[in-house]
Amino acid sequence: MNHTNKLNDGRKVGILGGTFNPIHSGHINIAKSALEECNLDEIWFIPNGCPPHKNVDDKVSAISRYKMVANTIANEDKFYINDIELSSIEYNYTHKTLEKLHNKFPNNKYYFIMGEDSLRCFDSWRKPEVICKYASIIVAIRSNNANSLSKLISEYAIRFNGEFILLNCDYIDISSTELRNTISKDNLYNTSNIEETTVSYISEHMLYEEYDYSSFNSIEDIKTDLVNILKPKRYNHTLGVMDTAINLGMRYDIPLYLCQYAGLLHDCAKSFTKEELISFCEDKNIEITDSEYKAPHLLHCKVGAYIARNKYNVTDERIINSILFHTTGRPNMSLLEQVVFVADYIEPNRCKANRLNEIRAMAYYDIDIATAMILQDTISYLTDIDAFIDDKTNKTYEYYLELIND
Ligand code: DGI
Ligand code: FE
Ligand code: FE
Repeated sequence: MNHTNKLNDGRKVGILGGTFNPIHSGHINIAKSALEECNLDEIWFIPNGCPPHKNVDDKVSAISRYKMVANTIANEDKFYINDIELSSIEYNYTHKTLEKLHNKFPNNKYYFIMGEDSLRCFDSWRKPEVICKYASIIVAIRSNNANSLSKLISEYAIRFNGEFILLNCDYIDISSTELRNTISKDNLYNTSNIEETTVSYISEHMLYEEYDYSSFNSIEDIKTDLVNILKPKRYNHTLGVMDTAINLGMRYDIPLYLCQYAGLLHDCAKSFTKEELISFCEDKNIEITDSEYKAPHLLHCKVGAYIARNKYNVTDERIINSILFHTTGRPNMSLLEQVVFVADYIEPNRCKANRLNEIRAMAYYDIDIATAMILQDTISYLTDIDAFIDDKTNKTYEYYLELIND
């Protein structure tokens, strides 16, 4: 990842700030044009933080916006990300950000990039003369507006003692608001304007979606039911998984109610005996694989998913899948599936497995590594006791091993 560091001093640096909610091809194109047309050495992307006293739409956290930018520019060698605004808990006025950057990297020459709409109200920004002291201004404009803006620019140049550079960009009209609306309404990712890595971040973290879980039985009702069905130890484990899944959900920035339902319901069929699991599946026409015949306890996943859907009215497929794959995992799990898989192993009531503390700490550092560790230990435990190992468990291990070694 390209974070700015002290090697990034003594350069001509374009600064592109914004909420990046989400980052899209308009941002990238402006950055590329500025780089080329203005002969810059680098572009620094500076996502806004989450300032106080401002109506931010905090459905999408600053961390997620920052990560989307970081992922999107990861393979561009002249693009860097800087967290100066993310890590500040005060309102980030541009003049302050530029002053801080100047103090930190005194040998750089900065070019602050703005759109023509911002230029039109530049005189109402805080301390425009200070902005102009620390940076030249690159104004991204629609090409047919060049003439009408040149007068304003000459005026500002004198008034604020600054340098203004016009940059013809006809792609400044892509709107993050429109992209968000498209995503929330149709679940349709306009992939031509959003980079693939951003699309997968958005879908993994379920950003910009409207949630409706009003038809699900309430958490309290489900708890009341489960406390009667499950043995006390199993019920406590269930609550532990629910809370841990919520914690991991906070860490990885996914909707908490999904973690809560999935955690609470993951073992809802755990009271069934092997024979009951098999006859339940036969009765409901749920397919039983050869390995499930060999290790019928694996069926508590399929039966649990069925009960979650049909008894507790939890119809969200993402929750259903995280119940279905909570024991074996599967290659390329969704983040929610991984959260439940890992929470099941590390929840605080668990005490028997090896290196639990290592895996617990790792779960909050890198969930892919934690997933691989859990599978490694599970496979080694099953091998020791000579148990039949489902192909999915092995495939999942291979997948995550390769992923983390990449
Ligand atoms: O239901 P829990 O006990 O909370 O946890 P779980 O659903 O992950 O089940 C854990 C058990 O399942 C544990 O003893 C390991 C075992 N397991 C995981 N993958 C396989 C497996 N057992 C067999 N036979 N084959 C597998 O592939
Ligand atoms: Fe289980
Ligand atoms: Fe469990």
